Amino acid sequence: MDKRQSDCILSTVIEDLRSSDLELDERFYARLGAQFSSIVELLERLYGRSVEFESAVTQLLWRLAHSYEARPERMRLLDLERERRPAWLQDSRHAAYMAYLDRFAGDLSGLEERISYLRELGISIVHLMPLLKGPAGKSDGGYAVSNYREVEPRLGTTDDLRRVAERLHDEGMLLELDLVVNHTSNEHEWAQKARDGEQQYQDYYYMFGDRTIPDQFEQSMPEVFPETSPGNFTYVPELGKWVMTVFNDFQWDLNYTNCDVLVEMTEILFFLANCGSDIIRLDAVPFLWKRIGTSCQNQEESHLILRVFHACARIVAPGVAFVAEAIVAPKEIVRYFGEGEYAGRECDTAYHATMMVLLWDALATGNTRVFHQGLSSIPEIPAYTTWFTYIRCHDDIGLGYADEDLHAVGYDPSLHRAFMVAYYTGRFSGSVARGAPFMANPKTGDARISGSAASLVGLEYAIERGDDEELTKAINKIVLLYSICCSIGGIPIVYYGDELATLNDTSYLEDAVKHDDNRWMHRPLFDWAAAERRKLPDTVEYRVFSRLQRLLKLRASLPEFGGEFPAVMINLANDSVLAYERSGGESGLVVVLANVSNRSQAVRLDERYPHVKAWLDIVTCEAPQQFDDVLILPAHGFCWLRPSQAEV
Ligand code: OTU
Repeated sequence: MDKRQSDCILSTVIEDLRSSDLELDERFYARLGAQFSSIVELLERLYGRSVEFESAVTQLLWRLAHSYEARPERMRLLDLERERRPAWLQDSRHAAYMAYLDRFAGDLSGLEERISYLRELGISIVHLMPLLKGPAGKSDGGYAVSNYREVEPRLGTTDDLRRVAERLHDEGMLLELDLVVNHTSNEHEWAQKARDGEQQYQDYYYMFGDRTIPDQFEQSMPEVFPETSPGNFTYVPELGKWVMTVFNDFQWDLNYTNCDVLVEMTEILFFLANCGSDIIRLDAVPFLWKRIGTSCQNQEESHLILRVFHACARIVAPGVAFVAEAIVAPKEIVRYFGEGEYAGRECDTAYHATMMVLLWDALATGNTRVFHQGLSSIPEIPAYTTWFTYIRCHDDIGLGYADEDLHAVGYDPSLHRAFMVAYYTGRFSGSVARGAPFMANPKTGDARISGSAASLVGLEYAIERGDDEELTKAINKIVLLYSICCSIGGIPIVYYGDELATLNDTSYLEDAVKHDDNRWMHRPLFDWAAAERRKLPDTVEYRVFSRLQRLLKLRASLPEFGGEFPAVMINLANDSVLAYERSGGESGLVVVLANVSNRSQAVRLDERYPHVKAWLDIVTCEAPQQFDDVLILPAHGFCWLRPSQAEV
């Protein structure tokens, strides 16, 4: 479409909006003017120029206007503040806590009572996993949504949600919510109308009368849940059609080749933003666009869709940040921050799934070679964006390394992955881990790993054997992993329960809805009695909670740990020690050392920092163990070092 045509659409819409009842201020029109050409360009690349194109653009703009009008004043003020300080999310004070609302706090009112606990730990971002209405039975932990505008009644109401958001804001905290963009539950109104035969809604999904097209898709599409939901299509008898269901059979993939779907989802996005959500986690974004002959992941159009969301957010809710949940190959993940002229104009943050697996790798192998190699092949991310660093979440640990990185350090990729699965499921000799394989796929030889962090590092093993030494080792390993997440750059995520070293939970096996999905072994009911023990020295809970709390609070006080100043990896000629520098702004240098092995390790810093005469570990406020110029790190020990005496 040429500029004249698009200008014409814009001026018609503006004229109609101005003469409508909507209360829009000049700021809205200015932002619309600034984003309009990007939106048109993106939509045109997605949908081509057709008769419906003009009406789709018009539709979208009207929905944006309605969303803007509905934006609470409080949130508009936050928008302005964040526009003025685009690095707001990179601040080192941020640390996230992710939890299922029902498992952690019962419901929204229950959560209000738990805010003080989260503050005590040092949390600033509360990520409540899907809390919108879902089916009564299987709902994939809420990742199958039946109504995007209604809170699951068990958990509260949308008013409760708004109140929780306000409470969090009053405490200086942020709310993060999920938007399950790729699919709806089969009980969603659109799915029901589709089942009732309404063509308009059948077009919201991918449905086919016979297997011709599904079979073409299947030739190149991998399976996400091969054990429980093989294939990517489900036959729905009421429809007499095959529906695309990449995840579970009750999760119907939305068809974004239909522009109406994009328009609907954009409006839903701002509904959540207007409820008070500061951060929106966009679930399964690599899957948004499907193309026969491809894996149907990471297609260029998925990026275009996210850019549309981002551009629209600049108009309606510029203070809202998007998180890409893209658990894909390292090079692909980075693309969700946007590239080229759209660098920084797609998602503001993303799960650092690569680092997550590299951390588990370092711990299993006791060396950092894959870690260094893997990180060094990840390109820098755009200005003002930042990672979410984590060791564990509610999903499995997928072994998403780049094969090239494994080759580069001399490993055979499939053998190394098999070793990782064997190690963390306790089938490797000497392993103390108690995980379980998730979705082993005999066709591809792939498997992922389930299990709580504490059980994966050997705490369950230590308790079974009543072995205090092993217990201490396990505690040190949890703290070590979190110490890296807290110091390497990005926003650390504490997965609920990890701060208390929660073990695997096997009760899901007796639950008909959950028994076939072993991710539930690390999705326990939060144990508030155990949480009380955080106050009793010598308990496991105290030993983990107090140390994570120390790391989070210390980190918050160190501006140089913010996302503006990326870590610089250093090579200390000791494969077992991860080492990097943090420095930036006005603040001085911090050197982080982390020993991933189960032996003490010696490192020398004098060659790299000849002017530093003495170091102070700012975590313990003591000098590190040192003999002459050699620093000694105990097994699984770490330190955050600041020069305490330096020659000028
Ligand atoms: C996400 O995970 C959620 O985190 C899961 O809990 C859901 O089951 C799923 O989407 C469906 O909504 O495959 O094994 O690249 O890897 O979206 C987890 C992204 C998953 C996918 C990821 C997905």
